[in-house]
Amino acid sequence: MSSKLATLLIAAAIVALSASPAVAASEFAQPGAIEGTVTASPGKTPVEGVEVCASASVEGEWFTQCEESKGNGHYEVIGLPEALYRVQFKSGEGGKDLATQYYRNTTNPNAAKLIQIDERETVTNIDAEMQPKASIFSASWGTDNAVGCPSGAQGLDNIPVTFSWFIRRSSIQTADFRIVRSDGSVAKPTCALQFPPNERDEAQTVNLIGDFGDSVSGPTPKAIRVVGTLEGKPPGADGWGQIGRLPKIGVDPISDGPYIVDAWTLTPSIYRGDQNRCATGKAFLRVMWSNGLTAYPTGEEVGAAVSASYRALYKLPNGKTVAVAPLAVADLHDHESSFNADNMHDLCLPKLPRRARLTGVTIAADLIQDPNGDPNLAQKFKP
Ligand SMILES: [Ca+2]
Ligand SMILES: [Ca+2]
Ligand SMILES: [Ca+2]
Ligand SMILES: [Ca+2]
Repeated sequence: MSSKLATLLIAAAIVALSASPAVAASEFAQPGAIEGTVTASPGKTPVEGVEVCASASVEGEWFTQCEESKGNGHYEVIGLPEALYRVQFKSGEGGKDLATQYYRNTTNPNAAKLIQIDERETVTNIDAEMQPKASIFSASWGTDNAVGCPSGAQGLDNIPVTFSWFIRRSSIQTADFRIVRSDGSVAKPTCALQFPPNERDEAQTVNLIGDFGDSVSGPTPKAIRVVGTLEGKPPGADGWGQIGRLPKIGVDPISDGPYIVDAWTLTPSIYRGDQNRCATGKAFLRVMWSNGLTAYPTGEEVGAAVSASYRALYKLPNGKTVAVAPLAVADLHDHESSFNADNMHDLCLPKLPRRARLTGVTIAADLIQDPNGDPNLAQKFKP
């Protein structure tokens, strides 16, 4: 008998069993349900077609019941026997590229908050704010023969790699990365650090340091591949989860200037304890660049000219867009030497109108330089 046919017969037998009166004892138990809303971050727009599965061990058997979210993001999973459930949210086929997550907003199944469903009970507000899958925003050749590793090795090159997710420090190993050079040779980094961006809320950048090429005579670094397993989480999510395969990314030439790769709102829970946070303002926006940031052309920490030029663009519920000038720029003086300035700025913003949605960050050209002294082009970043 073919294994496919055998599977079909077993499936048929299970169907026959479930329909037989032998299991009618469970008719006395009135099942429960869960319901909630699935949205996508940023902006909390409702998402249709996310498969919501409630799973539990029921009388020694693994039980799973699934339902898809509707156009308004609402879902209801009914027919749940009394048990302690784990709820999984998975974007359906053809849906957006959203990371699978578990209640409550964790990509790690072991960190899921379990929900007790009792007989006849409907547990509400089991919501999910889905996040895009992890991706690499940028890899930029920063310096040539100018930096070192904690081991003492000196005269090395660096390539900051920026991710859409926080990367768990303990999951970062040098063997996780490969640098493909223009002559086809492949290098491993000498070290891979969360430095200069080293704060808990700055974990989106991994700085690769090693012998990657020569800016004068070549070869030059061309692409980065992540070959090992990294763990991460979207900013604000609970629990670290494994990051799946990441596509290869090209390395920006050393002569390019820095550019904005991400902007997101620093919530109180993320921002708590930040050492060089905004001392003023009501809303706080993290702006991450592809490379380290100092003032152009001095190489000192940035000052008033940068603060005066930044704008955060917000769309209001009435459709209008407002350009908000920051009261100040924070996350300055990351380290003693401005050469070690990281790739983050925090915009300290005044109170924003209700339900304002971030749609962009702008800054004029020639205000910021990277560690190679290259100035920025005018930025019109859209998250
Ligand atoms: Ca070099
Ligand atoms: Ca550069
Ligand atoms: Ca910093
Ligand atoms: Ca900084």
